[in-house]
Amino acid sequence: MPSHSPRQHLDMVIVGAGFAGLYMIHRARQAGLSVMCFEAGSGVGGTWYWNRYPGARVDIECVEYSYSFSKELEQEWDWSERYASQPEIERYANYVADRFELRSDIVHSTRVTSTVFDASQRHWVIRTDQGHEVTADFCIMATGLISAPIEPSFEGLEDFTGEQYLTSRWPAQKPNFENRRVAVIGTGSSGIQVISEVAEEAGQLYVLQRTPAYTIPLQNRPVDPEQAAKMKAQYAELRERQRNSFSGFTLVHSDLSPPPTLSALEVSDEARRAEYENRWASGGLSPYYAFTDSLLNMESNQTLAEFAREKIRARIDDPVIAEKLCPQYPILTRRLSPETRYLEAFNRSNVELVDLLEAPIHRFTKQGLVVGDTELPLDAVIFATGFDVMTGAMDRIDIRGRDDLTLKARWAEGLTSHLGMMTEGFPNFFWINGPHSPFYNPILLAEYQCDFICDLITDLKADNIEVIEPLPEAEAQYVQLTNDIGNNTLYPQSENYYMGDNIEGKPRNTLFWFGGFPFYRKQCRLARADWTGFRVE
Ligand code: N01
Repeated sequence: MPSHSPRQHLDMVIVGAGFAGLYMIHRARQAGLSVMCFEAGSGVGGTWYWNRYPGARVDIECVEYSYSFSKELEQEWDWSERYASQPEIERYANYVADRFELRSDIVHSTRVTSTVFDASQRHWVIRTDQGHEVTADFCIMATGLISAPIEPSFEGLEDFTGEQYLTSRWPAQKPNFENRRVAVIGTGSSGIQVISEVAEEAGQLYVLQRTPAYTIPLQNRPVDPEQAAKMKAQYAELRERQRNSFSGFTLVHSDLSPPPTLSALEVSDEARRAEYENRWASGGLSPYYAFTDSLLNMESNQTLAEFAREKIRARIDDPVIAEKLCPQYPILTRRLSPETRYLEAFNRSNVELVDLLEAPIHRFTKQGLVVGDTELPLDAVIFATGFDVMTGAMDRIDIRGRDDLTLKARWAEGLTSHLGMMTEGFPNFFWINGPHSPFYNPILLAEYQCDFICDLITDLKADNIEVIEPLPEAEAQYVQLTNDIGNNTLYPQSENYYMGDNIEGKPRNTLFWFGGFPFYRKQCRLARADWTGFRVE
């Protein structure tokens, strides 16, 4: 426990000790700020603390999905696999917490319940479920973009006597599925990873699929020490390339190099096919960089979608099952799911695909689940049913700005932000990796946004300014630009969580900045150049 006493006043309170929160502690201390971080989990790592389900693994190469702020850290840490599994990434988060002595400012197993702006004192009052009440000049939400799980809500679930698991709240004690009848509900990236593992262990596995996902082999492999040494010698160049790239990953261990320069429709059928074959052989998220217009032009998109469907069909023995696994929406408008042995699971005799489009889930019973008219007898169910993305984590905290306005009420009418980090009426309040932030490598984005916020605070202090918030006009411009960019893409053409479609009643909005990181960085630079977009006191 930290030495801070209740009702202590701090320069900054941070909510969340995931990768963003950890770096913010480090960076704020460098800026000379006193800081306290509240974390609901008993350990650090955020996403990589909670999502400890079998098969959980990153799909951006670790040399790129890692902190860039410390050259020493880059040289000290060795990744064992091209794409590390959850335990290794959690170890990395713990190593960073120890290496930079961050733990003394983290209060664990403590959930922030409310944070309220006191206009007369010009500070935030932060309260927790453990009875803390502290005040702070600045309040930073490092609560994660995909961190608020959707609680399973199915008729009869309270009667079900079998075991229940949520991928994003997996227990520390490993469940045993050997010889047991298990159902997985949900076939997004989490479902796909957990299914691939549990298929090899369970006696009988039912995969309950509503919307199939486009998949691609991850092509994971152990890190070759010689290649790792070479990479470490070139880290500075790699980071520069990442920062100048659209999405913050550069396919570093492949011969393919972003950015693409051609439309999928500008090349011959053979050349296009060869490009897609290369991408599939390279694996991971490499199709995002195939052509300039895969996410902008439906005809281009369909060339990639059809190729991906062919790849799915080729790996499934039963053509009827293969068709059920083939998505029909525009590819990449829902997250592409890199996988290892996922599709082969459906060739196993102990795995059954239950297509919920043919017959929906009716209800749980004491000993199973009724789908259509059929009862599936179950010992356990695994929910991989997704998250209230971007806004969910903050919506679950009572956040009140000026005039008692809650952030939830503000966003109920439509999403608004300035630079994907702040909003008018909530002074000295910032979020990292949150609504309207770029679709970008989240660790590097956290570094950029934390640096931006700390530099801004340093400038404010130098000018004796106590309070800052965006002006409505500046915010409206950023929102307009974000929406215009989003509407110019194919994302609105399918139902997906990027648009808020997976949550009933959530207003349909472009939740992410889809304009790429360099263009986002330019907006941030312009906004800070002369303060004209901000109200300061
Ligand atoms: O969540 P999801 P996720 N009945 O929302 C289904 C990151 N991530 O946790 O689409 C039946 O994608 C739902 O069906 P539908 C990554 O960014 C990364 O899997 O609503 N089904 C869908 O199939 C990813 O995109 C990694 O028709 C129901 C699934 O549940 C993000 O996290 C690994 C249902 C939810 O899929 C979220 O992925 C894991 C219902 N009532 C996650 N409700 C890697 O780095 C929901 N579903 C590899």
